[in-house]
Amino acid sequence: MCVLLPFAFACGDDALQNLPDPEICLTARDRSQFCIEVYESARADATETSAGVDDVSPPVAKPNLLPWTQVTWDGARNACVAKGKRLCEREEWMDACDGVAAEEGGTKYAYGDERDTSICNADGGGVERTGQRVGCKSTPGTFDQSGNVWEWTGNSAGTAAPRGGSYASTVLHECKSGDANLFIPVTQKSVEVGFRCCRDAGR
Ligand SMILES: [Ca+2]
Ligand SMILES: [Ca+2]
Repeated sequence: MCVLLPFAFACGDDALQNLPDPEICLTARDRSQFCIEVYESARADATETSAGVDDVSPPVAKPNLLPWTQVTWDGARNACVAKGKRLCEREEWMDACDGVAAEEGGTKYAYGDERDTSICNADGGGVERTGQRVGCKSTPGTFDQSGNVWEWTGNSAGTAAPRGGSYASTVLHECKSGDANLFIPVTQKSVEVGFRCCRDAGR
């Protein structure tokens, strides 16, 4: 593939891997700007076939990697901070998933309103590589917000929650899932729970 840069372009399979983690910057409900990463986070040593073991280095968020799971909310939060970012807040995460910067409106699932468990990884099976399903894309352009792995959100204990469902979530892969159903307590880890990083825009 080729990647267009401001003053150059790069080609080859490694082109994307050498660039900063892709993110999409959006307007929040309070009109501030934030950026959300396009992909679920993976360990720095993750590959297509291994989720890696490096729990210390900052995470990466690129396609075709097995995501970082088995991490507590605090662990996920620290991982995002280690790369100069933070976890996504509830509204940021939800609005990137449903495409509308408001509580109402937007799509029910990242891919649309009609439940179709063939579009995202949300019908049993197991964890898949990030961005593997081309149709599992939100209106803004993020991948895997519905399914694959739940994603820790919130930067304070009172707002911490995993969102979006996992590969095992036939129903709970809605953009709003996580509000009514705290999949696991914040101190627990699960093979079904990972995270995604956000940041304030403008830096
Ligand atoms: Ca919304
Ligand atoms: Ca997900």
